[in-house]
Amino acid sequence: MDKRGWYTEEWAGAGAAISLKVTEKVHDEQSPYQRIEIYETETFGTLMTLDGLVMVTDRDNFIYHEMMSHPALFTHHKPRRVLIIGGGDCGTLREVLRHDAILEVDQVEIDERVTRVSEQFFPELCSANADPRARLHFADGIQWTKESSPGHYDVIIVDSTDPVGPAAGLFSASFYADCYRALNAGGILVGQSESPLFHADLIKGMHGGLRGANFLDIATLFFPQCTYPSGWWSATMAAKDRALSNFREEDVENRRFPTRYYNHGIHHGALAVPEFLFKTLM
Ligand code: AG3
Repeated sequence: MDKRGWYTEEWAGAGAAISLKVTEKVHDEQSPYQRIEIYETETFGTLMTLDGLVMVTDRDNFIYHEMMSHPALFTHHKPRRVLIIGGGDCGTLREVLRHDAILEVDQVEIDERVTRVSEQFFPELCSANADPRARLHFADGIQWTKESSPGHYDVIIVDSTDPVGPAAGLFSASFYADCYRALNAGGILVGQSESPLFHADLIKGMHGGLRGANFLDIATLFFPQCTYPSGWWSATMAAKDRALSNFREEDVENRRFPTRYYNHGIHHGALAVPEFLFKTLM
């Protein structure tokens, strides 16, 4: 934060940054894994950063959390068991639990402090934490996936930080292979996949890695996320044995829960591949 009260995340190597006007810093701690800071901002509500990187703001997290959950869950024919890796702020968990068919969600976050701090400063994101279907585990998601029984999960959601440090393994071929094994027939994996503008190589590598792990169809969803690098973000889905172009459109239309970004038109639009990525991803 500078003297005039602006928090800035400089985007490494991009010659650009995001700044938010802060009214107050309300929390700062070093957990065993990372530095967790909470700010109140003038126009984006509460902001959480991890090691200086923007993770969540009140104002725009709905786009990310809805896109990390609903497209995959409405593509699966009947998602019952879900694994969330990371996701410590619990915003993805809340969206997943809106689906009636869900029987249990294992959330495996490595840093318990992220969840405890979120319970305090983002109570809305944590409003489903007491749902009896939610099981919060504080452990290493890579290890957890490796040790899961084969075919246990219908959907695996990787709600991670950037692919550096402890999150790097969540973008590796061996992790994708473990996910493939932990997924049941019809299973779908979805992971946050960074900025299409800044990190096209990463998205390309992810497609290759997922194909190498035997996933049948791979598709990236594109959506705006104004506080993340470049303001444009993505999530990449991989299906064990089905096409990702079809989803339960009628169920999306008839859903009995509110969304603020996601709907069936957004789902179709998010699957469209931008021209400059066509050769890279198809
Ligand atoms: N997960 C994606 C964060 C990546 C943002 N990167 C950055 N600011 N450099 C966020 C977790 C939300 N549940």
